[in-house]
Amino acid sequence: MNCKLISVPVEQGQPVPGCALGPEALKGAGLADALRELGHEVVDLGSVPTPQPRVVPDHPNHLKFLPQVSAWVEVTAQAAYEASADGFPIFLGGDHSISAGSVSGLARRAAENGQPLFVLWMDAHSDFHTLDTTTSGNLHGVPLAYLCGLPGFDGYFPPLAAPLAQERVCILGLRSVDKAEREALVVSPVRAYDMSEIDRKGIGPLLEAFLDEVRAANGLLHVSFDVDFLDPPLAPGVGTPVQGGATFREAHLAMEMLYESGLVTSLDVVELNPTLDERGRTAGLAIELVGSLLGKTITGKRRAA
Ligand code: HAR
Ligand code: MN
Ligand code: MN
Ligand code: MN
Repeated sequence: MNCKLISVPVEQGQPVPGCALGPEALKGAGLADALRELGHEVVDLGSVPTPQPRVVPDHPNHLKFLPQVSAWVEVTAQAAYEASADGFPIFLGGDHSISAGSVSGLARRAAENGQPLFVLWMDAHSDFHTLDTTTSGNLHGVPLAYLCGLPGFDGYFPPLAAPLAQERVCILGLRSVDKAEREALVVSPVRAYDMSEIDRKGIGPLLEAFLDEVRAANGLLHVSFDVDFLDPPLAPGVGTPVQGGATFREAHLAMEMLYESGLVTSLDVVELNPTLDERGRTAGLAIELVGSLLGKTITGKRRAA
């Protein structure tokens, strides 16, 4: 695989300083070498250049850094579109608002090529607020709603070339969903699996069913990995930890299954905040998990499909 590292050092989508240092922390902790050891080529495409704020109308809701975040979405979408011509793009955040850009660029590419794009959103949060429903005003809480074409983004976020088909989206790991998000998810075909569902059915069967659908549709699969998917004692270096998250083995199993499926074509790693990390353990675990997603095995015996 030709892995392309694309850094998107944005933290204005969330309230805690330090998230913009995520890409450097991942690179400094050895992400590229870990991938090379697995036999991949790695090119570091550097950072998406900091854009000028976009000119947007005033919004009646109190939205934090809307012109700035909207501009990052636009430049990240363009970078993603270009990077997705070949290879395996890996977007390093930055907060989760960057995925409004990465996924929209990938969706545009997939639509042009006539390929259905599926998205696996691994996250404690559903990020399914619209600009009208967010009560925090933190724009890392809206990217999935934007990508799915929910109303109210017109004129504020860049126009979407190709909204995601909601039945091709699966959220895994939920344990913090606001009332308005819950109401929107209940009437949406997005599959939203919370931790209770993972406890009862197991992460393996839930993910397997989704992968079967991607395979049956001959689809592309983007994985948007929010580090707060993980249980906070394992991964303290995030701005919005929520207790009761995925365990070390659940997370590795999911990544190993994703690798074996042979279906994953791109990845985001977001919400790492190195200033909140403890001796680099969150960055280290994120790198290990990306390794599992890209073929690292314990015995060396498993292979991609
Ligand atoms: N739903 C909350 C809000 O809108 C939490 C936002 C999302 N937090 C994240 N993203 N870390 O996954 O404020
Ligand atoms: Mn998120
Ligand atoms: Mn989250
Ligand atoms: Mn199967």
